[in-house]
Amino acid sequence: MQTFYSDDHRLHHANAELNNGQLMPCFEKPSRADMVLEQVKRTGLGPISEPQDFGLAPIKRVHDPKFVDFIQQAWERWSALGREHDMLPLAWPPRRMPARCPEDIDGQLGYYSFDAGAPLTAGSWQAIYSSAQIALSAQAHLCAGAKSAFALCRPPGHHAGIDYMGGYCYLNNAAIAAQAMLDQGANKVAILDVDFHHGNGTQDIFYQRPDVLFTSIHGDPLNEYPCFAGYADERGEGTGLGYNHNYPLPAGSDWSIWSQALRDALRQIAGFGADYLIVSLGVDTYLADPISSFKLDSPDYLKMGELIAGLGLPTLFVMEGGYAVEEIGINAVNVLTAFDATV
Ligand code: OKP
Ligand code: ZN
Repeated sequence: MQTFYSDDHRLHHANAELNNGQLMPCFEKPSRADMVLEQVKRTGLGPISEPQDFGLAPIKRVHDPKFVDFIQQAWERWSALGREHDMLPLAWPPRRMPARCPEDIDGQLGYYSFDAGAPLTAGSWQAIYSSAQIALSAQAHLCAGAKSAFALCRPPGHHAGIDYMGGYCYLNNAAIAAQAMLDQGANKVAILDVDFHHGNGTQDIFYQRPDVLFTSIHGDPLNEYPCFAGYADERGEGTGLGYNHNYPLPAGSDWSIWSQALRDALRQIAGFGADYLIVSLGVDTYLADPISSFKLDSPDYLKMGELIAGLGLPTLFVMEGGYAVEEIGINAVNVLTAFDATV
């Protein structure tokens, strides 16, 4: 399996995030991608390529162009005010507020975010842009006939919606790749999100569409981030009704429980008739993950790869979360090697 990767991710390294009421060092840090890349090399998964540049057009096919322009220009506007610390929003529109987009940078930061979990720094845009180009490059490789491809994206993307960032995510790499597949002739794309957290952004982007099936297995939003989406009764809207499947699971879920949800999701995908599969590959389902509560163990990721391969679909793996840095490479690459060994 070919991996797509860029060192640009290192340009994105924020100082702190709020966790349990305390400012602490960001869990989403450069060593995460470094560890995955090391494991790709160690296991000889396959060649490693730099991304090509497909520009902003494919990004703006799924994101509001004004939102994309905002992220691109945000740091310049911020630093022009003499500010040197990470950009973080402080105000969001609650229910019943008119929620017009303001002019002020702080107001716009809140307008284009859903939480304070996506800090912007001087180098963030370059990392965010390259992460999306990695997804697009892996997508191009897949659509040229490969059976699989690995987009080693960082920052991750699945919490980013049409016009908002949050939860360490800015641009939705998986959604951008899915739309590019459709724009290049695919009729249907299925997305399987195995990250511990619900892929609320991906759901948002495709909620009203029947051409992208979204399935997500995650911690129950009653108790887990992102708190406000991910329930089983969110099934899509309008012509998209029936093309969104959420599998919220209780804290402590291990492979025996988790894999039942996977089997059901795979059945939905098999019945959908997709041309391609995109896996939002988060490995924060791991038992030692510092911010999550599932109990998957490293060998379980081999079984995951094998079961996914059983679909027989050309598959794009897009890196999402995983914060147990020591094991992130082993777990992610376990999925990929088992997939390759099965197809
Ligand atoms: C991003 B991805 C922890 C709060 C959660 C944000 C988590 C974002 C996860 N106390 N903070 O889905 O892995
Ligand atoms: Zn996650």
